[in-house]
Amino acid sequence: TNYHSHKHPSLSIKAITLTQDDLKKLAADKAVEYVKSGMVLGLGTGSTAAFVVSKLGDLLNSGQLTDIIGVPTSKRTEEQARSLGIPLSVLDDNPRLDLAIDGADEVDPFLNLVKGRGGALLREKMVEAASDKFVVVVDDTKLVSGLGGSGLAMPVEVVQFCWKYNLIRLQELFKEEGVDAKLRLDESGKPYVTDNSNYIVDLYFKTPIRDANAAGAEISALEGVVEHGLFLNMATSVIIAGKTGVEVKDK
Ligand code: ABF
Repeated sequence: TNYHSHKHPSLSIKAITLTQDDLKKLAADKAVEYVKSGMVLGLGTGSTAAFVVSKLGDLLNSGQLTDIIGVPTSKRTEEQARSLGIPLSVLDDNPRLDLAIDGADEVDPFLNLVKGRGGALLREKMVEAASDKFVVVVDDTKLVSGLGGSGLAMPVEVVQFCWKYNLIRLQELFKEEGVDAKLRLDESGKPYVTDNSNYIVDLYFKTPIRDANAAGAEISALEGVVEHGLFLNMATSVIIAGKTGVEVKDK
């Protein structure tokens, strides 16, 4: 066994120059190893998931994968996948999927997630709930000790008609954690509208959510809430790429 038979030779050579995009790509490449010909696949949204979709396109176009069908979680992903020639379908035609691969905004030690900063949480949650396996791809900047702990947005998708009612109720719900609730705006300062024509109220926590299961149930119980970004007990594996290598955590 010589030095060059080491499992990750490229890592030891490139270690000092790995960018965050390199890490995302490493996680994506690892996740694609779970994909087999013939699978129905949930295609995630975001910059890390985009590396997955792009790799799937390469494997399909080089004939290393055949007969896969993708179910995209957003219009953005649908466009990317279509441009690469990946055969596509919708959830209603494939209500059960073999595998979904997607990014995340936060990952806690129990593989619970915050997702949806990219605005696609509703379709992501539906597709991932319908998948036998759900593999998450992240770089190690996404790791938190408690959900809500990054100080960045935890999104709640609400119907347009009653967004302010929901914003106020959400603020009340998380009094103990301390929370700023804000209607998400687009670049032009107008309310951001999701693929499903709803609004998003973003929650910024001062301290991590104490009981994420209770919080999820309470948010869902509010009239007018469509979905929230807590993805609890859904991931079957999380692939984490860091400067020192790629780690796979299984449920
Ligand atoms: C999707 O894309 C979302 O659930 C999450 O908000 C976002 C992560 O994006 P990125 O990979 O660009 O950080 O996975």
